[in-house]
Amino acid sequence: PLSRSLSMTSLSGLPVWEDENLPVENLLLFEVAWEVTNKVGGIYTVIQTKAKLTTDEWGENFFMVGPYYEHNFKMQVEECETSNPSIKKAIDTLGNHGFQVRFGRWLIEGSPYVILFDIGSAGWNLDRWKGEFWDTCGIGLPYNDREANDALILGSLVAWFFKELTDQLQDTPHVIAHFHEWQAGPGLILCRSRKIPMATIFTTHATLLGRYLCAANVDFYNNLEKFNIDKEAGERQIYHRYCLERASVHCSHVFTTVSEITAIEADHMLHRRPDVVTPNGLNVKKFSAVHEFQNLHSTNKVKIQEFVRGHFYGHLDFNLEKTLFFFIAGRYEFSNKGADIFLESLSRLNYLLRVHRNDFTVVVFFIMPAKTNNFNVETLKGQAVRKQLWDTAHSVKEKFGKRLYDALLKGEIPDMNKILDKDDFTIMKRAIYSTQRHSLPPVTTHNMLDDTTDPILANVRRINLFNARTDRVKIVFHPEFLSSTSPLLPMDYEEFVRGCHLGVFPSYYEPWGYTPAECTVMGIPSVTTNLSGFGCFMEEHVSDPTAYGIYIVDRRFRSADESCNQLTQFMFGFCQQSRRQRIIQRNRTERLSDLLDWRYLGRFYMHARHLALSRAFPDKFKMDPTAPPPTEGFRYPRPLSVPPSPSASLHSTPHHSDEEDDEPYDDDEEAERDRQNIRSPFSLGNVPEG
Ligand code: G6P
Ligand code: 1S3
Repeated sequence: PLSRSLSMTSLSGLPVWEDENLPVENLLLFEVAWEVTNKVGGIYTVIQTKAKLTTDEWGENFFMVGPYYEHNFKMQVEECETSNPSIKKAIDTLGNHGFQVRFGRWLIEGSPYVILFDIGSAGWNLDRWKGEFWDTCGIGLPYNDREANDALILGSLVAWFFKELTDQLQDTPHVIAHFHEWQAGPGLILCRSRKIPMATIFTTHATLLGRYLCAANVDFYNNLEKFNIDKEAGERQIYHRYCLERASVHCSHVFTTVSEITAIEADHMLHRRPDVVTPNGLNVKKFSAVHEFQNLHSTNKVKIQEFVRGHFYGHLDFNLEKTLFFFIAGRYEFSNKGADIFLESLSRLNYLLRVHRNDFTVVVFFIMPAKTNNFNVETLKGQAVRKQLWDTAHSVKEKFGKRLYDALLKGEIPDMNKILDKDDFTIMKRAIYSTQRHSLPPVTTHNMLDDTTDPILANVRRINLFNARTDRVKIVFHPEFLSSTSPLLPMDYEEFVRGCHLGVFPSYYEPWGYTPAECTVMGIPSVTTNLSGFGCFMEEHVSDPTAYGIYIVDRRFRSADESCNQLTQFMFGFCQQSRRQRIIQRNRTERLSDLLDWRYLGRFYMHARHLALSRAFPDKFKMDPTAPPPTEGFRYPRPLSVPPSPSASLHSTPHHSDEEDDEPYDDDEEAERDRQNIRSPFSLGNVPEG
């Protein structure tokens, strides 16, 4: 029997949790999700980044379970035989019934084992399984909901597999199965209704109703207790999915979700308060040289600047050294992801920058996939013009250099007025003429299929931000995810984020929100909200998030207009920082990485597993139910270099007076001072990869 106790004595600062070492040698852990080897959305990031930590902890006793798709399998999985005889036998039994089950190592960090079930090979059972499912729990699935039907096929195979497995195992090892999101729910419901001896956990990463209601612009958080949830689900034609979700929640031994805000939502939408909040982490890689990430910002910013040179050709009357790059990225849920208030705030920012005669320009990228017909001609032309100017400059430079060299060899200083001939000037003039354009630089880089109804474009029209010369805020809508092979902006997402100055994610509905978390571990400041799981987590665990480059917009207790003003002020304040201040702020942002590392946050998963075991097998696994959650009360201190006086803390930007500009000032020193005070006593340590 195990007991659990939390020790607040710190190993490198963040609270350490003792005695949570489960006897993994006597356990088998399965994680079931639709997104295992199959990227659809955010859950993929969760399971993929967590794999390293979980395999480190569980070794050969950890398996991920999901759907088999030939393409994914070929690209991501190395097929092999399992060395576990019970698992092999269970797989073989399903195989003997004509179902394809593939086993291998997923080629991601940690190389976890995967067990993948071919939905297609079992499709012929769908009607029968639907009937059985109805008999079991009274949930009927309509024929035309492919996603729900596939979820049932996967669930039926998974439950069958667990039955075969546990029949062989008898008493030990004990099985823990962790199911993610409603698509994995049928497996859990069937396992429990068939009384298979295993400990189960269900994690929801969003509630179906929450997402739908918020997207419909309902005042969600002020009316949580007032919704008639069955009716709402029915009206949105998701009642059967909602039933799968709610049944999974109530069938599980332990129910978890990714943030406090979603825990409150789940309590109302699903009528069960989550037992544990399991925040999402990242597999943080530390550079051995602390400044490496700053250098990466520089080199990647140069690539974005190149794109901007092409995109705004003929209108490059702004100084790229005084141009800041902001971006929003993610699934195209216009109001859920806060693109609505972002656009409104940009219009206000544009006004402020103009009236204050601020010499900064802000180029804002919207990276949200929409239906398109490929790149538009004007955008491609921009890059071609830039390339042509580059080639012209290069060839004239070559000629110039050669003539200069020849002259110097002869012991002469050439006549600078004659070193270039008429032809050179003609070539240069023609190149300059080619940069003339009769239209404004385009707002979108692609031909949009729904140009007239697209919400971003409709709002850009409304606020009149068309990339005019007088605008200090320029918009580039890239309605496709980034790729390093793009002819337009050849960068992958990580490179792009590193090259930007600020990520802006003013979400209304965001159970966790990986985008600002990813910015943080790359040392890029970001805007989030107190309605996003990440924002709430930072508010709870960091004393002065703004000082660390985490700007949290209040969308919970303020009106939309007030939130817009706050966001505008955050962005305007950001534009007023000096380069030095931005560098210091990035250093601070990056220092929060430890807090988002799975090596720290993984404990919540461990806790959930232990709790599930204690509920499924109370005679064998004990747990003190009153034990506090593992990080209760912990807060990252404010950086020492922010003066504690209330007037200075109002700014919450890195403290930096004008006089300091004249004095030799070492931001390395500031960073080091803060590190001494933060990193050594409070962090996991700056562990180089490997
Ligand atoms: C990094 C580089 C510096 C560069 C700076 C630009 O810190 O190490 O060499 O000056 O980025 O910062 P900015 O915020 O102006 O892009
Ligand atoms: C969900 O994906 P989404 O972007 O639809 O799950 C993610 C992983 O837990 C979470 O980060 C996000 O907030 C949710 O909304």
